Amino acid sequence: MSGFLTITLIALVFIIIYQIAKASEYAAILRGKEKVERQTNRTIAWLMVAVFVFGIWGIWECHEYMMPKMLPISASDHGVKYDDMLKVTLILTGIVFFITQTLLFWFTYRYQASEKRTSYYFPHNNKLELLWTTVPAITMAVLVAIGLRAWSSMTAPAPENSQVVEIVGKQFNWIIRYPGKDKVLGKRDFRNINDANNVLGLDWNDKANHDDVIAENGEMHLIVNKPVKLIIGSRDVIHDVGLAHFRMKMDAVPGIVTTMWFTPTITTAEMKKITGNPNFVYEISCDQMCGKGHYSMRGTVIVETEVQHKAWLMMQKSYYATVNAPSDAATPATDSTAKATTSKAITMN
Ligand SMILES: [Cu+2]
Repeated sequence: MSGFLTITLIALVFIIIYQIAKASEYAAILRGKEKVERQTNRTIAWLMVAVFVFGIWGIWECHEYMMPKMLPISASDHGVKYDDMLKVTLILTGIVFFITQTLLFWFTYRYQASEKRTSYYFPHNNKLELLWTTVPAITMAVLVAIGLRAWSSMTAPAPENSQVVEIVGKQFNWIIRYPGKDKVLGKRDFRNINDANNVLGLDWNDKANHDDVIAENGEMHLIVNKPVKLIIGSRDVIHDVGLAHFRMKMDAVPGIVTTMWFTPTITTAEMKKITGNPNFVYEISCDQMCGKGHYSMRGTVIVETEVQHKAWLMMQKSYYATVNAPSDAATPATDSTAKATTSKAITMN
């Protein structure tokens, strides 16, 4: 029934359009073709002005609505540089856009078809060609130079005093590892990976691993105003560590270690006040489609003071101690257990 109604409605719309077209044809014959054409031209010219005004208003509204969602407050020093570059680019291109579009729509209105005017033949002008080639070229070169400067500072080696945190993606969550008192992350080998007691495949023969702390809930604790170097990896497919508030992202590739560094500048507590949102958390998103549970790969970042961070780290039990707790495992993860774990992991595969 609804199908029949839809077809009838479409047919009716066609009949109405056809009748209107016929009526205008008859009106043209009665009033004179030229008069009707002049009126149509004027209507189209005014409609073009309306399109321009509504278009500019629409762009402004979209900007107001989308910018806070797409570009949350920047909470890293790199983020401020990114935002400045974006602002400069948007202002420059915005000015050019506004001038060219205003001229385009003004010309369609001002020079609508008229029998009193003949068109002016203007095929070429060397000065104009030179002007609109060199000015954009110089502007683009300056923008690229600013971008390259920022890029080289962001991709430069992390400062010596950086906090080091490892983040490893897997289908479908993030595993985060912190070095213990020795400030060194121990070696790991994918052949040691075992979901039961060695999620990152840590090599227990390497003593540096014994005090490392692992957070499997995807919570990353960072120190405010201290550079952090992220050591990024993946256990299975390609993921991507996306940190929108810090304007950073980097692929997590199986078999390859990638890194990135930045300095968080606003603590989570301060951000709660700035945003007026008591539940605010910095998010880690996976920015690479990695499987059916991709949407659920949400982690969080807690930015805190150095004192708070030390206190938090003191409370954490090392992963080595956790997996070797008497109640959890009958046998300690000695060298032989590591070997057994290795063979188990291989058998599982
Ligand atoms: Cu993903």
